[in-house]
Amino acid sequence: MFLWGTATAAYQIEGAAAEDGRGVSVWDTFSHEPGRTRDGHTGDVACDHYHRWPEDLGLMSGLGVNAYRFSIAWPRVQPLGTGEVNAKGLDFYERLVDALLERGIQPVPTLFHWDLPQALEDRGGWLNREISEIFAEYASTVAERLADRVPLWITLNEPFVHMAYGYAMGVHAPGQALLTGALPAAHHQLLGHGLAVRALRAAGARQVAITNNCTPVWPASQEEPDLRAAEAYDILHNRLFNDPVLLGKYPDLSAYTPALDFLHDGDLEIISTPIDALGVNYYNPTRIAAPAADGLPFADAGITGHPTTAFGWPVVPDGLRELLTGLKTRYGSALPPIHITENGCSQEDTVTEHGTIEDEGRIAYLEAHIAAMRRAMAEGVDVRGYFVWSLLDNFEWAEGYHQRFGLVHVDFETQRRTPKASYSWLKAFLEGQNTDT
Ligand code: IFM
Repeated sequence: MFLWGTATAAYQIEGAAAEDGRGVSVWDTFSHEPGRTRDGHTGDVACDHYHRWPEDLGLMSGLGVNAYRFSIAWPRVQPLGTGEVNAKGLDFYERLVDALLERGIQPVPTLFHWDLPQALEDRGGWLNREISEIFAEYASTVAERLADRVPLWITLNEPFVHMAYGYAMGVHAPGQALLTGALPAAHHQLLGHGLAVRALRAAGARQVAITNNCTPVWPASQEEPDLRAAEAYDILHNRLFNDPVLLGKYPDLSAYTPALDFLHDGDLEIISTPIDALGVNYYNPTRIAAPAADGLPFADAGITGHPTTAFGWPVVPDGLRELLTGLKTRYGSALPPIHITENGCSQEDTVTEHGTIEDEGRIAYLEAHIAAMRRAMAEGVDVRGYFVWSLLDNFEWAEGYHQRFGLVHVDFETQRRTPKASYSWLKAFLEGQNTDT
């Protein structure tokens, strides 16, 4: 069965930050620090999904999706990240999973979508190798409760973005700006992934995946310096996270680090523990030029000539086809089936005087990207699912509530949910689908 779903993440929708024993996450800390997020927005309340989840499940049933990708808040399950388990936290996710299954919607939980328990950050976060083992213990705790009912698990969401924004540039939690000093945070996330795959399987998990955010990299020209820079960026953004998982080795990282001091014997074997699927999040390609000065070995040259989202991201649907066929060319038989675990766009949605949201741009975006995915499938790429980011407008990290990605509009003053035109479009589209394709 092809999975057609929507995707969300715990910190972006749940709210109830201090309720029922939930511990503090790095995003609670970060978003409460002055100047970290636009207008000082926090996820304290977000979409209040922790209380309104039955309504949100109703919206999904109405939409006709057969899958839902959400994330589990580690600090809700283990307030200090390790040791004592918060029964109310685990109960919440169990209720959610059971209610999804009752409605014929497959639950696809992600175990880590950036909300590390603050107590673990205080021990060095993902820069500390021990966190990898601790993550696997948490994975095991959750799976022991839910593995009998969950068809597909995702270990990590976008370890590249978490490393780059959270540890290299400091624009996401935990707010560290270590530049290439952030590389251990990549390795320890990947090690945590591999250990978690083993822990999940030991607890009876059926299928396990990792979600990587991937981008086709376009050199700004065919000149040698631009080609070299594009290759360096491709290594950092894509291959650093796909090669060890799929091939059991790191790409050449010499442009970023003289030595892989963080790599221990046996790590790559753990990281490349076979997975059942690769989750791919696609938003846009990246155009790269040679760096103007010393520092990183590339420069973002920007993409012109394409429409842009409210975020300013270029809309290039065929980039999804290019990405998927490129993965197949690069990894061949080592590439497992793919799920598009996120794809969508932010728009400046406005509510009309009739109370409707006519987000035609989002409809065009989704239609074109689904068509591009299908072209890749026709070219032989094994894609098994497509998840729209996102079900609801939500807390968009450093942008706060300013970027709206939802199929459903959320009024953050009243928490009123209003399905947008794109919701009706997707509903009609799904009604016309054979779920096997
Ligand atoms: O909102 C994020 C999500 O948490 C991870 N992938 C990209 C989305 C849009 O920026």
